[in-house]
Order: sequence, then C-alpha cells, then structure tokens
Amino acid sequence: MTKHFLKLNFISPVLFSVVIFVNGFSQISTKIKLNQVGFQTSSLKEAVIADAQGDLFYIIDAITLDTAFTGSLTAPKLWSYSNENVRIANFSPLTKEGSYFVQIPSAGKSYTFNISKNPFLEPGKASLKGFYYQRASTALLVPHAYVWFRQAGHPDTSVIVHASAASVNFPENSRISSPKGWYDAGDYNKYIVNSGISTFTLLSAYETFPEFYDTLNLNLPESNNQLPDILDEILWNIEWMLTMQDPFDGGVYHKLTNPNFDGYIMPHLATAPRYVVQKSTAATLNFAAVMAQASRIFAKFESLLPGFSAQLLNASKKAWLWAKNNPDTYYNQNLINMLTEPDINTGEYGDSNVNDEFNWAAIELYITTKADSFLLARLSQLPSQLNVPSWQSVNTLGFISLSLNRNNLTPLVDTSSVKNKIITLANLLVNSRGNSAYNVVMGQSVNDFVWGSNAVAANQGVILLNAYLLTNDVKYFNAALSNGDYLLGRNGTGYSFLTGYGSKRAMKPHHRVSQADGLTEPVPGLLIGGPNPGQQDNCAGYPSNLPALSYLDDVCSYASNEIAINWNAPAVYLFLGIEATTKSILSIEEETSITPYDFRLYQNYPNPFNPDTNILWEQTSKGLVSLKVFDLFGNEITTLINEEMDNGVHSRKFNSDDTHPNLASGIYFYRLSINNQSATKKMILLK
Ligand code: G3I
Ligand code: 9MR
Repeated sequence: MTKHFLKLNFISPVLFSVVIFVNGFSQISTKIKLNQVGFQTSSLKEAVIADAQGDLFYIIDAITLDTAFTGSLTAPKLWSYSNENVRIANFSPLTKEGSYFVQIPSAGKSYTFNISKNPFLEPGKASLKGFYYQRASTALLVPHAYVWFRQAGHPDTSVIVHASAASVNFPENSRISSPKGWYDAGDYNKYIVNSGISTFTLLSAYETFPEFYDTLNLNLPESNNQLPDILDEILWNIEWMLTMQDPFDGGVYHKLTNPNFDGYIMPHLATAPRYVVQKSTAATLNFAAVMAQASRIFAKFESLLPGFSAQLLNASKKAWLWAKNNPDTYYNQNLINMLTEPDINTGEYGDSNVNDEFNWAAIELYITTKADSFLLARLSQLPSQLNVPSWQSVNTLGFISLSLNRNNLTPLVDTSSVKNKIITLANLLVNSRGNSAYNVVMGQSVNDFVWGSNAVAANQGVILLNAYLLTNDVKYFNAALSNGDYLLGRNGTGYSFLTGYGSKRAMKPHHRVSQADGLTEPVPGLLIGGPNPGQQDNCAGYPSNLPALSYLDDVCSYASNEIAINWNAPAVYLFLGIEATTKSILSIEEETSITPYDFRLYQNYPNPFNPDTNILWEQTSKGLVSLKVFDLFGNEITTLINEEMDNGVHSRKFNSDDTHPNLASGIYFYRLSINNQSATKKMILLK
C-alpha cells in the first residue's frame, strides 16, 4: 500500500456510500450553464440558470455531498440571443478548493466543476499545445502528442508556383520549398493572412506576460532548448512564413494550398499537389507586421539564434516596400479562377480594405526600429476608435503593441491617447456585460455571432486584459473572466467550446485529423468556431436559428464547429492571461516529462470519465506488465493486465461498468508495473 492510500484512509466508507446515494437522485440540468472547468479561488464565480423556479441555489461538494454554500438567485432577465429568461447564481464567497456542482431544487444539478488556484492554466496550456497539433511537415510522436500521435504530412518541399503567382524568377509550374507552419483550421492549407493575426496574438501574449511564459513547459519536442516553449511553437510558423516571401521582390504569396479541400483523411494521405498563389497586399502587410514584431521579441534571444532578429526585420522591410509599391493587389479568387488554371477553391481570406493592414505594419516597424518615418505617412489614417480585432480588421493589433511598448517610443506617439483608445473600447465591453442577462461581455450586439464567434469572445477578453493591465481596475478583469467562462460553458448552448475540456464539450469538430484518426476524443485544446446564425454549411440538425443557439456539434458544421488558429490564439491569450494577471499563479506546476523508469505512464483520457477511460503507456523493452485499478482506500478493483508485452505504445480501456456495475463516483488509481518498476496515477469517475 502506498503512502497515497494511507493518507486518504480517514474518509469513512459509510460516509462515501451515503454521498453517492444522495448524488444519484439529482439529474444534470441543461438549464444550468457554467464554466465546467473551474473557478479561481479568489475570483468571481457565476452560473446562469434558465427558467428557474424558487429563489435559492446550493453549491454542493461533489465528493462529500455537503452543502458548501447557499445563495439567492438574481431576478430573471431576458437574453434575447437565446430567448431565455435567466438568473445568476453568484457563489464568489465560496473560496475553498474542491470539486462542486450547483443544485437548483426545481431543475437539478450542474456538471461538476473545480474551485482551484489556477483553473485556466490547463485549458490555456492545452490551447497553446493545440498549435503543436496543427504542425505541418512533421510527425507528432507519442511522448509529445500522446494518443494523438500521427505520421508526418505535407512536406511542402516542392510546392508549385501557380499561374497567378508566376514571375520572371519563379515562372508558372516552377517549384519552391515552403515547409512547416500550422494548418489553418480543419483544413490542411496554410494562409498568410490568417497566420498573421494568429502569430501576432501569440507573440503579443509573450510580449505581455514574458515572465509567465519564460517558464511555461508545454512538452514540445523543443522543450529542452533554451527558448521559452511558446516561442519554439511560434518559430514553427514563422519559419514557414519566411519561405512565402519572394526573395527577389519582397512580395508574399497569399496562401499555400491544394486546389480543393481534402476529404476527411490524415495528413500523410493528403497528397494532392500544393500551390502558392498570387502575392497580395494584405498577405504582404500581415507578413511585414509580424516579422517586425517578431524581430524585437527574438532580439532578446540573439545568443541562441544569432542573426535571426535582423533577418526578420530585413524581411519585414522588404515586404513593406513591396506593399507600398503594390498598395491594392487584392486577392480575388473568382477573378483569378477566370484567368488562370487550375481553379483554386479553398479559403479566400479576401480583404479589399487594407488601410488597417498598412497601419498595423507601419506601427510594428516603427516600434521595432524607432524610426518615425514608418509611421509619419500613416498618422492621418490611424483610427479614432478601436474595434475588437479579427483577421480582416487589424488596426487594434498595432495599438496593443503601442500600448505594450509605451515606455519605449519616440515622442511622435502620444501614449496617453493610445491608452485611452484601448480603455474606451474596454469600457464599451464592460457596459455590454452590464447589460447582459448572462453577465458576459460576448453579445455586445448580434453582430458578435459571426462565423468564428468564439474568437470575438476571446478577442474581447484580450482587449479587457490589456485595459486591466493599464488601469488595475478589476472590472476589466471580471469582464475578461466572464468571456473565459462563456467559452468553457456559460453560453446559450451549455457546451464547453474547447476540445478536451468540460463534461459537455465539443466532440465532433470540423477538423480533418480528429475526424480521420479513429479516436473518439478529438485532438485536445482546440477552440471551435461557435454559434453562427449564418449556418452557411447548411447542415441538418441545428437546434435553433437563434444567434446564441446556432451551433451544431457535428463534423458537417464547418460554419459553427470548425477549429482555426486565429480562434485558438486569443483563447491562449485570454486563458493564460487570466492566470498570468492573477497573483496566485506563482507556483506553476511543472510537468514531468521524463520518468526514471524504462516506461512512461500517461494521464488517462478522458478524465474525469464515465463510464470508460483509456490508459496509455509506452515501454522501451519487453516485460511482464501488470495494470491494476484501486479505489481510494487501496482496495484492488480489477486487474486489467497481467502478461508479458512487447516494447511500444499500448493502451487499455478501463470500463467502470464492466468491472463493477455500480462503481461509485470518486477518485481511483491505476498502477502500471513493468519488471518490478511501477508508477501510479489518479483518475476520477464522475457519474
Ligand atoms: O464582413 C461582413 C460583415 O460586414 C457583415 O456584417 C457580416 C454579416 O454576416 O458578414 C461579414 O462577412 C463574413 C466574413 O467571414 C467576415 O467575418 C462572412 O459573412 C462570413 O461568411 C465569413 O466567414 C469566413 C469563412 O472563412 C468563409 O469565408 C470566416 O470569417 C473565416 O474565419 C473562415 O475561414 C476559413 C478559411 O476560409 C478556410 N480554412 C478554415 C477557416 C475557418 O473556417
Ligand atoms: O473544410 C472546409 C473548411 O475548412 C472551410 O472553412 C469551409 C468554408 O470554406 O469549407 C469546408 O469545405 C467544405 C466545402 O466548402 C464544401 N463542401 C464540403 C466541404 C467540407 O467537407
């Protein structure tokens, strides 16, 4: 019996069974919507209840079933986006760490959530790790990718120059090498415009919270080098972006793409020819902005990457010149298809207003070089009001950079006006929360519910965290938090929109890898697009046409259930920003990626589970394997394996129904022993 089991022995088995008995009475209610992952001990804690009768709500400890908190619901208020009358349960005074659920006598109980110091840390890290899972041109190996390991796809070392992109140096059908980068979304294509805002947002997360990210371990293949993991991940995409620039004229190809979207196949089987297409002003300016921004951030790591910062700045300046000479070369796919072959039918990311892209690139170049000349010509074009950014609306990105670098600018820029613009936008968002029946910022107007609406929520959070850092006023933090809660379950649908997180979570994203890999659990840490009344995919089965309910957890629904890098990036910024701005984060748990044994035992998934879960390990040699499950008291529940097994990756399913028809909710352990070495991990059954 290990120390673990002894320590937990004090809980009486009698109490434990009473608890389960009472728990069994109450049904999960879909009317209670809340962040299903967790709440910070010290922060605001709110749940939304639709159509509740009675005034009281209870917060119940999920293990002991004791009532931990009793409170009153607020008066009902209409949320027009879902046409519900909702009431808020505020349980902020409950600060004790633990697992709980909300109980409403007339409705039932909520999913179980945690109160803990850093509840957004795991979803935040997973969202950042989501970029690793999107890597093109490389195999994802078990030690980093766990069960979602896969073969390398899309080497992209011999990409065809499309007729629309032909130049003297790179004629039609010549080849360029353009490996690496992240797949854009559910599809396998790589688009510079969308890479622009995504890479910016991650770089900006680093620029905002450098100390936090300097020690954050993501268990990447590069985790053992000296560079912070977030920058290792960003580098994967920057290296690709650099290859998209024509070295002769500085222009940047709009995208690297198949002519048509692939079927639902794994990357290594998706071997259709790939093209780079026409250079565009928008792509070239996105490139110029990101390279200038990256140049100043990587300057700190000159000794690790000698000359890299200068290379980036040089690439940025060349792109800037190309864009100035080609200020209106828009990417218009229909037109291109009328003039050239083969037809290209993948994502367009078209944008015929590049004023904001010019502003953003000028600002990033100005900040990095401190040369007024980049910005002077743009001063009269700068916006008087900022908006929540998106891939085609990037003015605000430059202002976020100006704000972060405000102590390091020339007198040309009035930094108090920069701050005021961000705070003015944040005030509108705070007001939106004040008017919201859900007490969330998301839903400032119905226009928030666009294709990729979850990125609107996340980007609102980015603005609010910036305002919080500028003012220290907690109303901005609470507003940011409300959108974090929205993404993890406090929304009309009641879904957690982040794969792998929450009890009721998106399970069938429009994501080719997740669809084709044969696993039930989608690749984790991916933010799906979210409610979108446009329903452009015309899928059958949307539960409603209402804006906040226009969501379908089905692979068919690319307009509401696809994933994309420009949606994940602000989720990273928001989730990890919530933790980084909270004082309690100072003790980030380090992941142990290396064990002293000649095998590795991974965390089971899903976890919590009901009724079954997968246990995965990798052994480096053949040996006698024993895999057993124990309860909290150290009693053996079952032996799953007792046999000799070869080296390699193995997984075994534990089905709580098979072994014990009435196995109760609670904490269990699984212990793997190979040749007298053993490792034990905890798992949670939640019924
Ligand atoms: O700009 C108009 C706005 O003026 C109007 O008020 C609003 C009303 O619906 O529509 C706005 O245009 C929308 C546009 O996005 C900008 O938000 C279009 O309706 C909408 O169809 C369009 O959706 C884009 C979608 O591609 C289709 O082009 C998404 O933003 C964009 O994220 C998505 O990106 C795709 C790539 O093409 C391919 N890879 C996957 C990726 C994610 O789905
Ligand atoms: O899979 C594609 C997705 O990445 C895009 O966002 C979406 C809109 O351009 O298109 C998806 O592809 C669909 C195509 O447009 C129409 N036929 C069905 C495809 C999905 O399998």
